[in-house]
Amino acid sequence: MLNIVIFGAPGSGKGTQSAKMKEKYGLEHLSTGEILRSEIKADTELGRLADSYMSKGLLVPDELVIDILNGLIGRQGDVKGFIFDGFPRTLAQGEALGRMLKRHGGDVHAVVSLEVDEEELIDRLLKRGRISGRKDDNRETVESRLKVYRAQTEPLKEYYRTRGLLKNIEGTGSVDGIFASIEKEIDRLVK
Ligand code: B4P
Repeated sequence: MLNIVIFGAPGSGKGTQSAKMKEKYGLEHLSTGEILRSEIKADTELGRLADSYMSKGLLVPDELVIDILNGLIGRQGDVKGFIFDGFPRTLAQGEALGRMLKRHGGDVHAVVSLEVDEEELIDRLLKRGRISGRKDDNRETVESRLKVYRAQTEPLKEYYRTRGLLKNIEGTGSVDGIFASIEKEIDRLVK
């Protein structure tokens, strides 16, 4: 099994690059953001709870997200591996991911971190907000998401760096150019 975490600030292109990785390597794509948005759309109890955090640019509580992921990993049959997109976002989630994979005889093999400066992130998200109407892509929520990223998510980089798993990728430029840099890292793991 090959398990890749795609990591980065909001708007860094995690979803965009995950789609390309899924196509090339045949891995299962698990995006916690997408899962939560589909719960909101279906107006489930979980969705309503998630929305109360996401609309303010806050993280959904760890227990909820960890439970969802645990269930999903457990239900997958014979898969080549996973792309974890937007998970983990806290140290507690990072530790939980390690435990979950271990239970299934796996591990995290690489953490691809997309590096994009803040001005560009804000630009991309506001642009997406205008096109897609995504509720959390407005200036106030974007600023809060970036603050939360710096405080709660960025420390995970150190966690993975000390484990030798962090691959920093320049996340500005063409989508294909960025993917070429990601391929260089992942091809090494599949050979
Ligand atoms: P996510 O859905 O993960 O949203 P994101 O971080 O904003 O998106 P991403 O980085 O994937 O950006 P994308 O490729 O789309 O999370 C949303 C919310 O859900 C969080 O704020 C949180 O509240 C909650 N949540 C999710 N996971 C959680 C967890 N584990 N724990 C707790 N809460 C959780 O790209 C962004 C835009 O840039 C797009 O419009 C794209 O077209 C554009 N773009 C991409 N690459 C580009 C490039 N190279 N050049 C120019 N534009 C580019």
